[in-house]
Amino acid sequence: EGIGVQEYIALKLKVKEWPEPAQKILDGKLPEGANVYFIPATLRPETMYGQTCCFVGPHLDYGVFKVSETEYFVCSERAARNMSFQPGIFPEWGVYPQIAGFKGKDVIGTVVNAPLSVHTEGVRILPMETVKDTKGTAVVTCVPSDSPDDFATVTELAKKADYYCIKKEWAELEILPIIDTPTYGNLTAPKLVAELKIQSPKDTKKLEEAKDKAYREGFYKGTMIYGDFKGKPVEQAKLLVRQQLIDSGDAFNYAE
Ligand code: A2H
Repeated sequence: EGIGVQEYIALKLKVKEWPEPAQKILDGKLPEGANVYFIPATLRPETMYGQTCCFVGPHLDYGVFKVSETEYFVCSERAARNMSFQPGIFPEWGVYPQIAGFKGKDVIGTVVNAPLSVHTEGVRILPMETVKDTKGTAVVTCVPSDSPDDFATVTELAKKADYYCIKKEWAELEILPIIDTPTYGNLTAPKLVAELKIQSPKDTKKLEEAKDKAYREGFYKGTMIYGDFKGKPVEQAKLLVRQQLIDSGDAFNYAE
């Protein structure tokens, strides 16, 4: 997308429980005691308190890549390749060993632990049709309070749970107010989705507008109302939460 570098933070969401199709695919491929992580790329680390699920594209291809004897990452092959040419992620420059592969739909329902999320019991991997495999890691963590795309998708998933082959309650975790803004209050994304009358994740044009408004308002005028940096402007909290996640080993820098 244009010139310049996108500086993401990649978060490590540790798998707690695989659904049956994924178990079959992974059978015998992982050593005893190995930890597998979904690694969403985000530009909004300060919102991670409000993660309610994590999205994959159901028709996209994913790999499980070996990072060390005990750590494996789930992401697109494209992202693994990029990571292998960035310091401190894979041990050997340009090498990203893949031990298994699957479609996003094979891992729907996986329970993962989302760092900083108030939902400490874990969140589910759910489908999002608009995830692109040409940016980030093709894994997107869901923060419906502050991302209009995320809010539109969880609303759709809850409405048509049977169609998406999920349990309704997986898409209905409580939405946490994290950031207060002068124009949209403390649930910016739901407010904008209602205001612009966005009906579904397919309203791409209106969602683009909502995303733009939410991002600018949140970043330049938002104040944290939750977490360790409560009371601070978002512009400052973003850097502080990012550093905290990196220091705790729950995230790392990823650029493309
Ligand atoms: B953001 P940019 Cl709270 N396909 O994270 C679709 N969307 C993707 C993606 C992919 N492959 N990879 C990352 N993203 C999303 C949080 C968030 C995000 C909030 C508010 C806005 C927002 C929680 N989801 O993004 O095109 C990720 O969602 C709006 C800009 O590289 C990531 O940050 O600029 C953002 O898009 C990266 O978008």
